[in-house]
Amino acid sequence: MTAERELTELAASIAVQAGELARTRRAEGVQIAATKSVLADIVTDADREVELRIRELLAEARPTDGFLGEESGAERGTSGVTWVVDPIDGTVNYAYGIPAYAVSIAAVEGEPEPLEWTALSAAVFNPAVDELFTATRSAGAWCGDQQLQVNAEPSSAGLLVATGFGYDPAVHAAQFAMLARVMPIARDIRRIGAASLDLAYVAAGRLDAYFERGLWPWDHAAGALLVSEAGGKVGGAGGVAASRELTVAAAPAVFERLLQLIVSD
Ligand code: LIP
Repeated sequence: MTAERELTELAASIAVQAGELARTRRAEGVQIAATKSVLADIVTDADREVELRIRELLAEARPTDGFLGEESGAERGTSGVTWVVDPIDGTVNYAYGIPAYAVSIAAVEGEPEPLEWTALSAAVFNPAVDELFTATRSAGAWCGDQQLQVNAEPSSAGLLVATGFGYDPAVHAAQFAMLARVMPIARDIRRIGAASLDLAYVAAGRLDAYFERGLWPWDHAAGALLVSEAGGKVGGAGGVAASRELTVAAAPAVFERLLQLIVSD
């Protein structure tokens, strides 16, 4: 088994264990622990507990790796591998009881910066529907044992496009304007509320495209590898990688047209 495949196996195993803990806590009732950047940007006790568990399991298995997590911050390692973790992506869905949230775990090599790292392995697990998405660099993307492929030939009816909006209401007008520019080539939109699932669904052909500004590294690290390993293109303007500035994901034939509309303000 290759080193990357071993990382994927580890990510998948931990994502499932962490997801089961998140599902258990959801059933027991979710407590909002705090708000972060703005009132709508919440963190639950479960977010913090699940990330701590993921961190413990990763440290047991690979003590010299680095870590970058949404709730507990960053710690540099010495192995050259960093784990980029969102313990519960789709936190608001989770708090409201909407079954669209996921544990997102990616292993990257190089600087733990989205514009510099190389993603090696990814696992995105939605415990509410028991769906595990995985990807290994140069070895494909999977949902369970089903290999994934983006929708290379979207319908002539237009694109099924997902997007998201920041927690800060001050950015909503600009984000809605971006969506308005895309609508002429869309059949409809979806707002799932978890970037890792948006990206997993593009990889699975359940969406034709996804775009969002303002994502954190842990929101897109794993999902971006799912898309690229499913034959899709993922990144931002000017050929850069997905980042906080912009994340766009689609089949290669769709990507450039979509990007032109998004950035044409
Ligand atoms: C969420 C993203 C989603 C975005 C939300 C939020 P969180 O991450 O997955 O795509 O629209 O504003 O950033 O906060 O649930 O980990």
